[in-house]
Amino acid sequence: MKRVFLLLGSNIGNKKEVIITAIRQINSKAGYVVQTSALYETAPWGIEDQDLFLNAVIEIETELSASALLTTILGIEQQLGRTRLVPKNGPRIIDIDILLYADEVINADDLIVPHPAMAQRRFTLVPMVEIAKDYIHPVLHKTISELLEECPDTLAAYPVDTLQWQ
Ligand code: PH2
Ligand code: MG
Ligand code: MG
Repeated sequence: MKRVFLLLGSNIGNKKEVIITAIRQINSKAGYVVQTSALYETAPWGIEDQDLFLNAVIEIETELSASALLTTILGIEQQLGRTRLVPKNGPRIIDIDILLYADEVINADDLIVPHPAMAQRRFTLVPMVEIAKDYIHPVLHKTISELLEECPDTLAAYPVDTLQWQ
């Protein structure tokens, strides 16, 4: 069983419903959901002229390999209506990213883990601190709390709702 952290994000449509549906699908197809952060409203990073995001970080336990997990997650994104016809960092119905896969370091063509941008983004670190503040990043060798303290990003990330998915 591998301990894995995933980031969920949505900024189109019924953001909360789609994140809850995604978590249910993850729990049935990808691995057991053991922890979820609150839902955070976050300012858009990258392209600022788009709707606010809802983001959450969840912890799962999975038997899937990292590449099988990625395939499963991409299938769930597609089933929820994700299309990739928008610019990089543009609006999306659902985005599910692998942040950490146990303490493994993966540099494949289609998957880089730990997620290369996680230490630069408050919309990832703020929810993750809520559920795993002492988890040590396997490349940077710092805790998630330390990464947030040192994070240069200043974009807003506030909890707005609980995540009741069960
Ligand atoms: N995802 C992006 C680009 N910008 N901004 C916020 N606030 N939340 C996101 O999940 C997000 C983003 C690319 O995946
Ligand atoms: Mg993303
Ligand atoms: Mg993604």
